[in-house]
Amino acid sequence: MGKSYGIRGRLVWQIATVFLKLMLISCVEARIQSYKWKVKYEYKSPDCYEKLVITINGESPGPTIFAEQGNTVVVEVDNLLVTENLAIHWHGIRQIGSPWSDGANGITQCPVQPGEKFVYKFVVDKAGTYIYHAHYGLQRSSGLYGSIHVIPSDGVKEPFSYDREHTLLINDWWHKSSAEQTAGLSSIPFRWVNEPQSLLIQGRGAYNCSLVNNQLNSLGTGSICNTTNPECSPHVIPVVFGKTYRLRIASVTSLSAINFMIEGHNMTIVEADGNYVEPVVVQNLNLYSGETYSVIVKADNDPSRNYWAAVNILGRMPKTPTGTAVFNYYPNHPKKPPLTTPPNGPLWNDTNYALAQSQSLKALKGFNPGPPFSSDRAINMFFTQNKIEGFSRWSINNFSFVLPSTPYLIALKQNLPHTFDPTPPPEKYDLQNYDIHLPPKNPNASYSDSIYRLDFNSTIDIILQNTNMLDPNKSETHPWHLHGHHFWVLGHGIGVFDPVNDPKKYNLVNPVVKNTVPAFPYGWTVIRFRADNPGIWAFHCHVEAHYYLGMGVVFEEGIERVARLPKSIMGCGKSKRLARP
Ligand SMILES: *[C@@H]1O[C@H](CO)[C@@H](O)[C@H](O)[C@H]1NC(C)=O
Ligand SMILES: *[C@@H]1O[C@H](CO)[C@@H](O)[C@H](O)[C@H]1NC(C)=O
Ligand SMILES: *[C@@H]1O[C@H](CO)[C@@H](O)[C@H](O)[C@H]1NC(C)=O
Ligand SMILES: *[C@@H]1O[C@H](CO)[C@@H](O)[C@H](O)[C@H]1NC(C)=O
Ligand SMILES: *[C@@H]1O[C@H](CO)[C@@H](O)[C@H](O)[C@H]1NC(C)=O
Ligand SMILES: *[C@@H]1O[C@H](CO)[C@@H](O)[C@H](O)[C@H]1NC(C)=O
Ligand SMILES: *[C@@H]1O[C@H](CO)[C@@H](O)[C@H](O)[C@H]1NC(C)=O
Ligand SMILES: *[C@@H]1O[C@H](CO)[C@@H](O)[C@H](O)[C@H]1NC(C)=O
Ligand SMILES: [Cu+2]
Repeated sequence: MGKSYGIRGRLVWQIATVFLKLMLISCVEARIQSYKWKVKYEYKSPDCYEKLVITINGESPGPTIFAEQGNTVVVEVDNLLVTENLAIHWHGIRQIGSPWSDGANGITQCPVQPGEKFVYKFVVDKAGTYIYHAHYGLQRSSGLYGSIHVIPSDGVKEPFSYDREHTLLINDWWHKSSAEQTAGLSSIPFRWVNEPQSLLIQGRGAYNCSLVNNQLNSLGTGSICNTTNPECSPHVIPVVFGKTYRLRIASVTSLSAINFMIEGHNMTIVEADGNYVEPVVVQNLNLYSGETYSVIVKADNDPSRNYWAAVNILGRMPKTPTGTAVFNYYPNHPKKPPLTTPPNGPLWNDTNYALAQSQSLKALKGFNPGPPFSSDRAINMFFTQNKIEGFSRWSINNFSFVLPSTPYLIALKQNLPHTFDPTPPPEKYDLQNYDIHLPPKNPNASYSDSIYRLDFNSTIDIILQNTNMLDPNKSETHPWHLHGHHFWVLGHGIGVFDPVNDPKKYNLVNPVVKNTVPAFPYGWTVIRFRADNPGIWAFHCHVEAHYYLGMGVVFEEGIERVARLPKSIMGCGKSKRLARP
């Protein structure tokens, strides 16, 4: 090609080509956000009590992923946990075209083994506030979690304004390791995880060290719990009088529902799970595990002092002290705690209040396409607490979910036979002979690894029905999270869902769009989504122990449209052979 141009022409051509290539590379690189993460156990004291914590590059919470809508995020994870597998889920990211990067162990990938590296690569197609966290056993409760912030593309304005933003990840915290918790849940007699020792805001809490003051730390040089440890000094939210702040708040709790408030300040909810909502002014924000919100707060109170930001447990009888951070007005000292008592929040068992806040959320006009007016298929999911051969379990329509040894995505795409039960799970439950207000008459259920197969692009309704637990007069709130989708929340109610009258009350005009939604005690929740994202998607209770005990299901949609799978997700169960180079 160069010959006819002569030496000089060739040189010019070569320089031009190099220049063009450089431009192309920098262009492409701007659209890729790359991270390299080392995941390991380290001794940390997030609430002043020293224990082993899973860190990413030395931190818990892990690094925040910052990206612009449309960017590709690439995360190379190095599993240095030595004795534990690993999988990381990108919660709220739909994984369109990359279902193998969803990070759901046993569903979309084999776990990443100790000493192995794994690359997650996905497009963040929607601006908003998201999170990531471990999706293997109970590892989330060991501290493997962080934030994902996706800003709108250049030139796209958000429907609210603010001067600065702050991130608040909320978590509940136990002193027992996730290994101990997991073993307890799979034991006879059953050993429940119980209420958390602390609540953490942005990885910081404050345990009452005088409860354990005679135990030594891992070095043997001091107390295992030390309130002067800088790792547990309270998180500070710095503000300047007169400025407006966006707080990106997310709950990664393992168990607790959370109520968040800032002493002396109201908040305006503007975003939920990555979707804009009609502004709602609240004094208290309820967050169920797996939910993310943006609220707008104006620093307009007396700036001569600091204020408490406080988190309290909702929905379960609280046995954990209020978690706090300092809402710090400039120029007061950031560590100067307010002289007031941290606020307690609303009554933990006020279901009507909690329900009302969930019902107050509506999609912001002009930003979310509304739902189809009817669905092609309605799946009832009736969840119960059960016993199977003496083990405590949770079930959906009398089946308690267990993970197969071969992940569904690989089994279905590669046509690997006999890896899971192909019988479709039930879609109804005999409610005529069941009183949801009483413990089950027969506590037995069965294990199952069967899945729901959805017609591609069909519209699906899920009717979640909550019931009484094994103990009398007890029903809890369960936050349900769907992978691969954002869904419309058509309605919530208390009591048994009425298939004739309740659908007439569905909000088909401006239902909030979410990826996690609570089902309230003795209540029902209906969601609708379009099965238009080829892949295999988990739908489960986001209480980590409940999912571990079987409270989940799996959907297949458009498997034939899924592109060739990367070999890196294979290597377990019947996919061992396929992983060989
Ligand atoms: C911490 O625990 C000790 C011992 O039980 C108790 O006397 C004290 O009041 C507790 N402190 C706080 C702040 O709760
Ligand atoms: C607590 O930690 C501080 C340093 O942060 C140290 O000086 C002190 O001796 C420790 N106290 C105990 C009881 O371990
Ligand atoms: C918060 O809003 C309530 C009404 O919704 C109002 O009564 C109260 O004064 C407001 N508080 C502040 C600090 O603005
Ligand atoms: C809520 O719990 C409190 C105890 O924390 C109890 O006194 C009260 O009766 C409960 N209210 C309802 C409506 O169950
Ligand atoms: C439940 O299962 C246990 C065995 O785990 C059995 O002994 C019991 O009879 C079953 N109960 C009913 C009502 O079927
Ligand atoms: C649930 O499953 C158990 C165990 O197979 C069975 O004994 C029980 O009858 C089932 N209950 C219903 C309502 O189908
Ligand atoms: C899915 O269905 C919608 C509504 O019927 C239609 O507009 C869209 O083109 C369909 N998408 C595919 C990929 O078939
Ligand atoms: C459950 O609540 C009902 C009334 O709501 C009451 O009659 C009954 O005694 C309670 N049962 C227990 C075991 O607390
Ligand atoms: Cu649950």
